[in-house]
Amino acid sequence: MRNIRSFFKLSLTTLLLGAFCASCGHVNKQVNGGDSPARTAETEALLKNLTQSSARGIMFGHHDDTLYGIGWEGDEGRSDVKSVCGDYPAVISFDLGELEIDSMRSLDKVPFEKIRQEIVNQYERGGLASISWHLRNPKTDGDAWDVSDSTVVRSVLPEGECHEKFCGWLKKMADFLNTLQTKEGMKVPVLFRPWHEHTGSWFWWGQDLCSDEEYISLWRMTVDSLRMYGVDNALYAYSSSSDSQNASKYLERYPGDDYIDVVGFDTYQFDREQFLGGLDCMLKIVTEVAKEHHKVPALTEVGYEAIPDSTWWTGTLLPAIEKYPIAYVLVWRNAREKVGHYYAPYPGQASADDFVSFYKNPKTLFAGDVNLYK
Ligand code: BMA
Repeated sequence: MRNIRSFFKLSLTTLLLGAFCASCGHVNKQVNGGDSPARTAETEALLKNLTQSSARGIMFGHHDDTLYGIGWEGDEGRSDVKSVCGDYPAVISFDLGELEIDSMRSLDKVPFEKIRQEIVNQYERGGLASISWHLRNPKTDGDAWDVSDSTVVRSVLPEGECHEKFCGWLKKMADFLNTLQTKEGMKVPVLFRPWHEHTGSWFWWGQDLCSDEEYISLWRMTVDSLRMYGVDNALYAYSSSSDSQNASKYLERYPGDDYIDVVGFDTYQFDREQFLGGLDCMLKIVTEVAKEHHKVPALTEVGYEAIPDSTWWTGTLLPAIEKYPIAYVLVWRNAREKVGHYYAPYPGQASADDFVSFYKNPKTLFAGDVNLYK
């Protein structure tokens, strides 16, 4: 029974990919399996260092860290994390939502040129820049959270009515990634993390909005297109929401080892006990999957909004993650425009002193502790 099903899955995927080869940007080389992907030497070094970094500690990450924070926006070199502990996060993530519609600013109202500069700055610190994509709904023209239509993923696949439009969006992403360069013309490696939290149903690519086969095809089409457009400076992260019960459930929509470098998940604290239980279960799953598939495990998003617990960093987060060999843990953004929507401390915030202890703990790594490109 299982074999017939996997055969069917494979055939459908191959079929969809075949159609893709004929339609999206004239792909004419084998895209599924075969040669290992072309990557720049710095991107290879990044992958090697990410694979080994958990032996030294867990890198701390913060979304949009150097773009804005509580009470400021766009100040050169500023970071709430640095203001509290003296160093930048080892990982900074950025979101490219609305790049696809030729906007000058992202969905969170940051100029793309500023994001580009901060990605390069993070590379020059020796740290990692990760990119998520809360892109708009290509079928309804709503936002990423518009789940009013459950045929959107199907519509962007080959033969779908939005396929051409969507290929154009992938080309814009490729152009952005290809032009991430230092002044000397060095292409900056990044970790690309699209189609995240797909085991929930709040984004148009979520669990109830497409089949396993459609989701996998979406991923493969994305990576194949970027590679075809010459993107050789990206690694790829698969990150679910926090509801998988075991490794095989976690892998249900996994696009395959040729497509993925980092395996992770996103989870947030509401009720502490429930959060800790789910976190531990998911950490077991991703570290086990990473080991078996030779991938890098990470806690790709986590946090406790407004951090009302003054000892959250060393009393809740660190004890929960330190026994697992994850490469990094990343908290979400410190919104300057939404009161109370922040996940890292700023000077004077209730958990700031505890964050300094978290920073000083030898198990946590910040930008000054890493050089991911050597
Ligand atoms: C969400 C919130 C939103 C934001 C989105 C993309 O979790 O922070 O305000 O627009 O992420 O960054």
